[in-house]
Amino acid sequence: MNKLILLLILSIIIGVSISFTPSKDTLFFEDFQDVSKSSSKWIRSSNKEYSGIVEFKAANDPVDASDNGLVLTEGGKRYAISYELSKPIDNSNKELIVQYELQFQEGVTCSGGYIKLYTDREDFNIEQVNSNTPYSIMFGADVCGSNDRIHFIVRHQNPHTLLHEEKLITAKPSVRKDKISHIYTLIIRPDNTFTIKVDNESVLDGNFHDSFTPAFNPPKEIDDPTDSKPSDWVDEAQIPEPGATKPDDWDEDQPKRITDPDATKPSDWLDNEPLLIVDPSETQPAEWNEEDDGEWEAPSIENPKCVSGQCGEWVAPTIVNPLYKGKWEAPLIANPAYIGEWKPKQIPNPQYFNVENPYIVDPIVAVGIEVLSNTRDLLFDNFIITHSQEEAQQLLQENWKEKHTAQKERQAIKDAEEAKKLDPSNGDLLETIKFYLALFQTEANQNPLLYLVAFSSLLLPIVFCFTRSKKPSQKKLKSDDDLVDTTSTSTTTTTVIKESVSIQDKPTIESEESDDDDDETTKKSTVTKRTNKVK
Ligand SMILES: [Ca+2]
Repeated sequence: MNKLILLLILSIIIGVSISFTPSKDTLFFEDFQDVSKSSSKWIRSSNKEYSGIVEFKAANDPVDASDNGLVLTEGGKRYAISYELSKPIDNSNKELIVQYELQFQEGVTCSGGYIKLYTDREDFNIEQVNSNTPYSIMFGADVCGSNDRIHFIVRHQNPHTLLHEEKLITAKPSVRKDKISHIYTLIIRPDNTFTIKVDNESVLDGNFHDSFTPAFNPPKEIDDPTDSKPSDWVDEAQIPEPGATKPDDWDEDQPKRITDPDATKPSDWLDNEPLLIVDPSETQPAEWNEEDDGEWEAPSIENPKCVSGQCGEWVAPTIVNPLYKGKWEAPLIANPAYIGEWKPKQIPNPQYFNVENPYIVDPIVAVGIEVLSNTRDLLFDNFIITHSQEEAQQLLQENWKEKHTAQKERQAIKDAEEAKKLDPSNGDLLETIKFYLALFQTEANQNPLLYLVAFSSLLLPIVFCFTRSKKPSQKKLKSDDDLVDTTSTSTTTTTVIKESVSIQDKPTIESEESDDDDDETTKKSTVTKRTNKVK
């Protein structure tokens, strides 16, 4: 009974729902819940360079086993897989929001976790996508070793050369490199501003006119390449004073320091006493064997007669030489011939152009992942491209927020367990109870109803035990349900989180009884059923 109530509590705390439904205005949405549809729409490049196997399946350690994502299953492989839109996206005069979820399930060493929005061109071929396929926007996480950044790159056509140039944001927002899922959002506005968010928090607010390198618009004027500094140009602001001579009393040979002429040897200085002496209290140990250990020498100690160090040869201290002046140099004066720093003449930039609205990107025809990943099992999910911030926010709240919260709680439990393993003094029952009480309190403060549920969960078992007290099986039942166990609480809690969904789907007691191995087997078989490899 206790366990069931706890399951209900945790289901309320971390109960996950995948409920977002796109509107008719949604430009692109993909949550991978319809695996057969995803398998037919996401097309892998036939280019042999991209050999990594993509699968549509649940996370390795899912909060909700029915929540599928796109998984790059192998480390050390390149991937190119794309989804062609039914209608190209034009962001003129409208906000454009691009958002997706990314989870480095097995951590990250060197992996691209970004997406590309490919440009609508006649020669676009989804089956031949490669690293040179023109894109309008590249956005998202990129990590390699200690270097990481959230990319936002726009490919922009130079109206003079008609060539496309990559414009990168100058700032380098950081990637979340832990193993839980994070959601990346890009908002592009018609006033030429943009915002990048991670987990619904802004990490960069910028402007298309001054936040990119190189800039969208070149400078109006440039240095005249034919101009050069005249030979008689004087750019020395100061010169040695002409006619100045070294004063007669300036002695360049004086040393920086001299022996202090006033110093005298203290009267109690002991010239013949060494600073260290052989320790008279030490004697050769009885077990010392001169044949094996060599001749025994007593250790040295500080000479007790030299407490203030006044032993041995006396040397007078040195002081700064008051007569020292160093090498004489003529004083500097302002140069009467100084003209100033030379700069080349400015001329109109023949390549100048002015793009008033660089926020307008080339129409987008497909969404793609074209990356190298050295770590396996990168999971992408919940893609959306829309003109509505509200819609992207709704997806975030309905499909990602609760999952992320549950993952954070799991991580906190794992971290606490790890900390406990490292520190044996933390292994007592009292600390474990305190930890879970604190965890519960944090949740209950956000949802006071939990206090009532928790109170009921404590009261009901007492009533249950009281009413069943005479039945012979009662003792064993209590023992099995004893969840406050220093060695198994975290495992139990984790299992419960996994099971919370299946219990919602199928409210039987059977799932409670499975141990970890059984649970793992169940999970694997579920995944296998849902898996659909794209080769
Ligand atoms: Ca999903």
